[in-house]
Amino acid sequence: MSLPSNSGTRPAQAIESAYRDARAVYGELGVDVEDALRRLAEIPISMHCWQGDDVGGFEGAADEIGGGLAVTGNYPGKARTADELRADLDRALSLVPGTHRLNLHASYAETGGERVERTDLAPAHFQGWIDWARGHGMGLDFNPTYFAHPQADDGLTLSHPDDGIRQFWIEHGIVCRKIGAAIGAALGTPCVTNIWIPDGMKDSPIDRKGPRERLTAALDAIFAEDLDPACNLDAVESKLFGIGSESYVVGSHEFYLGYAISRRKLLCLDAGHFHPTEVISDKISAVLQFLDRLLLHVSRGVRWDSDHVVILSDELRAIAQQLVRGDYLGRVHIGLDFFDASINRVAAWVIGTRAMIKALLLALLEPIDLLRRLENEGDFTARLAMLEEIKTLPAGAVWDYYCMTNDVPLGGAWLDDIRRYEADVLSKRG
Ligand code: RNT
Ligand code: ZN
Repeated sequence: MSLPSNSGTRPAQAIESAYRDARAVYGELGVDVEDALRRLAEIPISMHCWQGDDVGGFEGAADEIGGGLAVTGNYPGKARTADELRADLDRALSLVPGTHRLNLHASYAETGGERVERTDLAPAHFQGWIDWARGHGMGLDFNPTYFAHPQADDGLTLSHPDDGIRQFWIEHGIVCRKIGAAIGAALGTPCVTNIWIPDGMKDSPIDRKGPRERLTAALDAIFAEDLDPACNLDAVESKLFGIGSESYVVGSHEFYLGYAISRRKLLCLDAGHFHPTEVISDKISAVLQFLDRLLLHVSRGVRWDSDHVVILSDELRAIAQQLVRGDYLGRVHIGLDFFDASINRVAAWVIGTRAMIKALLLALLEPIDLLRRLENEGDFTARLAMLEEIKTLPAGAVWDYYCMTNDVPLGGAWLDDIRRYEADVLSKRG
């Protein structure tokens, strides 16, 4: 195998030799490391476009994103155009091993400076993104944008009591599904089109039923047309609360779980959309008893914020373990969802995406047969002991080797690359 040059300061031979040692250690536990790396290479992570510009989009009209979303920080260098955003994505992708996907929002349409209403969006407005994705051999996922718009100023969209406003947002959902299907057809891989709406109330509503009835009917209207699942897959995303919707969220977890099961849609579980001690890792095997497929918004909640940059936390590891142990990788679409404007935005993408891939690698390196046997034998002492012991197995050597053979920088070397990009490109943006 040809050895890439950018392996940081350590010679490639040292990385290879550490990898061989690690393979032997895992081999003794019955883990086939080569097979784990082959499987890892096949898992796409859908990187969210909105980390690159603080969920701004290109419509230029709204001052605030609204919808109970908030991006804090003012780190310089945010992308202002689609070309800048794509350049930043290119840079982030060059520092992440594997081939991934991009998750787009409708507000990132390219309309050539013309104001196009959200109900009039069409696949042509995403041609730049489709061409870019094709050039990278990547798939795209999509989201209608139900915030940062005057028709969403009341904090209600698909559940709004006003027929006209509701209809506006229904039409937005309909055109977005068509865009999703066109994207999927163009790229030959299904586009997951995910609906999240901000609808809710700051204080306790009298009527919790009416908005949910209206939302059910509105979703049914959006989904009325059957689309080829080879091109478009529909997902619905729940939330517990947002800023300004602290007391009531129309699209709660129970609402969308019921909706997704009864309408055979994908459910989207966002890691930051539950009570602080409630985790989505435990929900995966529960909801997949009744759903065909699942979308994850891998995020990190911290107190009021549901969207901190993803790190290799216990919960991230638990999510990946569930996907691997349950053999769910073919049924679960992994998307990222965070936005942090207080650090270098390109680095945020790299940190979060590398963390997700590392968590999957760790899960693929688990001695699952051994752990299962201990559990089946009722030897919970040994199960706990082993779970602790495997935490310090040489996974880092496997990760380094994976990065090196994917021609991406190891360890902190990727940060040098980001620093150069910041000096050469980001710092020059006004
Ligand atoms: C909001 C949801 C949603 C958004 C994106 C921008 O709470 O998590 O997924 O983050 O659509
Ligand atoms: Zn989300």
